[in-house]
Amino acid sequence: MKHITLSNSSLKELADRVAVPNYNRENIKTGIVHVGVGGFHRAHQAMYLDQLLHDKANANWGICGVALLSFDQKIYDTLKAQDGLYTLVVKELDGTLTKRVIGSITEYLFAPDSPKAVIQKMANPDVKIITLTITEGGYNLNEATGEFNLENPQIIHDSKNATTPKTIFGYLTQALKLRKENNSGAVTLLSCDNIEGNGAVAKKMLSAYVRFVEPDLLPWIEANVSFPNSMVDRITPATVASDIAELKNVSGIEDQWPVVCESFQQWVVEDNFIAGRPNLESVGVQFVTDVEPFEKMKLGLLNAGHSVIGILGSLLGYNTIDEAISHPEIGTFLANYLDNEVTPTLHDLEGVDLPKYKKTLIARFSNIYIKDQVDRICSETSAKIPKFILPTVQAQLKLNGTITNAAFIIAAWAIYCLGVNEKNEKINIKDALSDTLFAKAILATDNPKIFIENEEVFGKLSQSAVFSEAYSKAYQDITTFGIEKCLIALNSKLLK
Ligand code: CS2
Repeated sequence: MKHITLSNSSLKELADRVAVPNYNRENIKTGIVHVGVGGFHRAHQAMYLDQLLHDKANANWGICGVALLSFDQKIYDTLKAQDGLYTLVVKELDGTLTKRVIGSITEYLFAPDSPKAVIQKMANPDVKIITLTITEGGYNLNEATGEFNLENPQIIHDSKNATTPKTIFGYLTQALKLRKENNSGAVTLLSCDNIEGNGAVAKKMLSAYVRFVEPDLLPWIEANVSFPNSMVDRITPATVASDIAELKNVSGIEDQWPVVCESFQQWVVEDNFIAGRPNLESVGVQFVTDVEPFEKMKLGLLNAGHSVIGILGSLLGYNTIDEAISHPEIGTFLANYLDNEVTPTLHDLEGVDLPKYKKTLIARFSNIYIKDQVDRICSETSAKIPKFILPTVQAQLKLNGTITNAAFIIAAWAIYCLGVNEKNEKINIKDALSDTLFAKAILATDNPKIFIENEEVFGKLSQSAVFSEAYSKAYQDITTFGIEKCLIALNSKLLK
C-alpha cells in the first residue's frame, strides 16, 4: 500500500482509507484559542469541535492551538508539519480501532518564539472562548495556603516582563488588557483540567495575579470574562511508537503523532459563556447548572482510582493500568476504596446511576487494548493527590467515615518516592517536586509522618490524628510485609 503523509494536500487521497474532515478548512475562522495541545485535548475537545465543524453554521469555531512551554517544541513542530492534522485512533472495548483525521486545529502558535502573536490572538475580537488544559499543577495554587503562589520564580519573571511572559497568567493578563484597550469584547475562559471547581479556581488564580500586576484591570475582568466549571473525561494514554507504526502499516498513513484513546467520552459544562458558544449539545456535550457534583464524582472515582492503581501497580512492578488492576487484590482494594471511602462523599448526582458508573469505570480501567501507562498515571502525583484524593479524605474525616485505604495509598506513595519498587527495580519518577519528595521520603524511613507534614502537598492534613495514625500504621505494615500481603489483610478485613 502506498504511504501517504498526512497534510492538507493529502486529505482527498486519504479519504478512501480513513474518515477525514468533510469541511473546507480554509473557510474556518478561529473562535477558540486553546492552551495545551496535548493528547487529551486532541482526543477530547478538538474531536468534539471537529464534529461540529462538519455543519457549515459552525464555521466560526475553529481552534488556534497554543504551545506554551519550550518542552512543547516537538509536538508543535510535528503538528505544524501536518497542517495541524492528526489521526485519532479510538480503541473500542473489543479491540477494534476506529480511525479518523481531526481537522479542527486550524492554527497553531509556539509561545516561546512568538509571545506577541499569542497575546494578539487571545485578544482577537473573533475569539470568544479561551480554553485550557494546563494540568493540575499549572494553576500555581499553594496547597499550604490555598492561595496563588506569588513566590514562583516564573510568576516573578512574568511580573517583570509583561510582554514576554512564560506562564498562562502572564499571557492572559496581557491578552485581557489588550481586549479591554481595543474594545474586543467579552470572552469566556474555560478550564478543562481535572480540578474541582476548575472554573472557579481559574478565576481565583488569575484574579490574584492580576491584582498583583494590573489591579486596574480587575473590574473589567469581573464584567467581561466568564469562567464556567467543566468536567472532562476520556482516557488517553501517551502515544507510543507502535501506534505510529500500526497506522503506517495497516492504513498507509504517515502521521508522526496520532492520538490513541478509549471510546468513552464525556464533557459536562456549566452554561456560562459570556461571549456565546457553539452548539456543543449537538455533538453530545452535557450542559448543567452545577458541574461540581459531576466533577467530584469523576475526580474522586476515576482520577483517584487511576492513582490508586498506578501507585500500587508501580510498587509491584506493573507497567500498564490494565495489568495492575487485573491483580485481584488491587482490584478489590480499589473497589473497597471507591465504595466505602469515596461514594459516601458524593451527593446531588441527579440522573447518574452511580453503581453503573463505577462498573463502567472498572471496565474502562481493565480494557486490555488501551495499555495506559503506569508511568503516565504516576507522573506529577504531587499535583494530583491534592485534587484527586485529599478532598475525599477531608470529607470522610468530617463525616467520621473510614479513611483506611486512602491512608494506605498515601503511605504507598511515600514509599514509591524512594524510587525503587518491590522487585528492586528503579522507578522512573516524573514530578515537578521530585527532589523534595525524595528528601522527605528518605527522612520518612525513620519517621513516616515527616512525609505528610509537607504542606506543599498535604496542607494541614498531618494535624489530623486519625489520618496520621492510619497512615503511619500503613507505612510500617508496607515496609514490614510488602504491598501484596497488606492488601490481602486489608481486603479480607472488609469482607468480614
Ligand atoms: C489520569 C487522567 O492523569 C491522570 O492521572 O487520571 O489523565 C485521566 O486519564 C483523564 O482525566 C481521563 O479523563
